Parts: sequence; structure tokens; C-alpha cells
Amino acid sequence: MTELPPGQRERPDFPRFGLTPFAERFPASTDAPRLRVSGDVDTPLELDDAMAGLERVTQVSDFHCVTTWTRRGLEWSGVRFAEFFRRIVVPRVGPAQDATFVVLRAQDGARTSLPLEDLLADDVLLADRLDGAPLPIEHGAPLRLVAPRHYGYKNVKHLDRIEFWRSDAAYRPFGLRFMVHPRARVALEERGQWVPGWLLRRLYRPLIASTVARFERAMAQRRGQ
Ligand SMILES: Nc1nc2c(c(=O)[nH]1)N[C@H]1C(S)=C(S)[C@@H](COP(=O)(O)O)O[C@H]1N2
Ligand SMILES: [Mo]
Repeated sequence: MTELPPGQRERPDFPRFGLTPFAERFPASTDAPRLRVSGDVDTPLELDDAMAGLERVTQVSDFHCVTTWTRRGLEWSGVRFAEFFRRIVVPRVGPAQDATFVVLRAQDGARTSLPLEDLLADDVLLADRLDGAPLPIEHGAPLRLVAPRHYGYKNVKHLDRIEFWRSDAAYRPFGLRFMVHPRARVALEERGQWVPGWLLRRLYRPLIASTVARFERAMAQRRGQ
């Protein structure tokens, strides 16, 4: 098996996870992968099914949370972001040539950004299935981004809006600025900004257990309703 990236430790399970404010938030609708595409574009578009007509692919990849846990060997199914971009976004939405700052927004209010170039990598998917079953709510139903070379916080669950912008000036990341890196590449340990990765490891690691418990509790409560 390949080595784990710097500072990561394997977990036997795949917990529901995120920044704590999102533990109690859930998507309003999970019946179809609806997606709105807008920004510095010719024609904003609302798709009822973001994957319609696109080639489906399956990919096995590891998932790395910035707090240092890694879950190996997840089997995702969906469409490549690059395929979605070239077959739907370019011809039907028409982003400006230099609109390469991409914002991804979720039904629970979560958001993130990535450079277009990173999203066009071969292993970046819009996924609606995990390990042979429809994506469960825990892991992002009805649609999530899968970008295995970027930390978990770039892998937006419950994805419902994608924006292509010329500038990052109007974008406000969620949470504290030092926790957000514009690219968050796992191999380079780009966990955050200004604070080195090895230090963030130590700050985050003690928070994993209580975060997992909080997300689990909220999910159990929702199931019980
Ligand atoms: N919509 C949404 N996407 C999100 C989050 C979230 O809270 N809400 N948390 C992020 C973080 S920090 C991680 S590690 C992964 C966790 O994915 P999982 O819950 O499928 O394990 O989702 C990411 N995407
Ligand atoms: Mo994370």
C-alpha cells in the first residue's frame, strides 16, 4: 500500500465530519443532483440533473481530513468535473476565459473555493454514489465534490451551486482565515495559512473524537425524528 501523506493517520471507519456548526445542518433536498452554475458567465444555468448525459466513472481513492484522519480505499461513482466543465459549462454557460476562481456552495451553507486548474484534474469527481450505493446523507447526498488530492474541507457535500469568478475579492471563506488554504493540497501539507502544517496537526488532532461524536449525535437525532 502507498504511504500516508505527511501527518495523516488511518481510520478504520469513515465518519460524518466537518466544522462543528454544520453538525446539525442537513440538506433540504436529496432527491436529485440539482446544480446552479453562475458567476462571470454568459448564461447562468439551473440543471435538474447535473450528471445527465455525461460519462459515469468509478474511482477508488483515499480521503484526507485536515484534522489528520484518513480513510483509505473509498469507491466513488459519478462524473469527472472536467467532463462536466467541458460538456456542460463551457458550451451552455460560457464562463469568461479568465474566470478561474471557482466557488462551490452547499445546501447546508458550507462553501469552499478552488482554482479551476485543480478541479480539472483527472481524479476530481462530482459524485453521487459511494461504495456501490447512493451517497448517504452522512457523506453528502445528493451530490458532492471528490478531490482526493485536497483536504476534506475542499470536498463539499450537498453541493448545489458552482460559481466561476474572475476575482476572489468578493469571496469570504467560512470560518477562521488561518484554517483555509486556497488549494489545500494534501501532499504539500497545505492545511491552512500562516500557521505551518505540522503545528495545525497538533491543534486539530485532539478535536477529532468530540467532532465525530457531535456529528454522529446530530445524525442519530435526525434519524429518530
Ligand atoms: N456541505 C458540507 N461539506 C463538507 C463539510 C460540511 O460540514 N458541510 N465538511 C468538510 C470536511 S471538514 C470534511 S473532512 C469532509 C467530511 O466528509 P464526510 O462527512 O463524508 O466524512 O466534508 C467536507 N465537506
Ligand atoms: Mo475536515
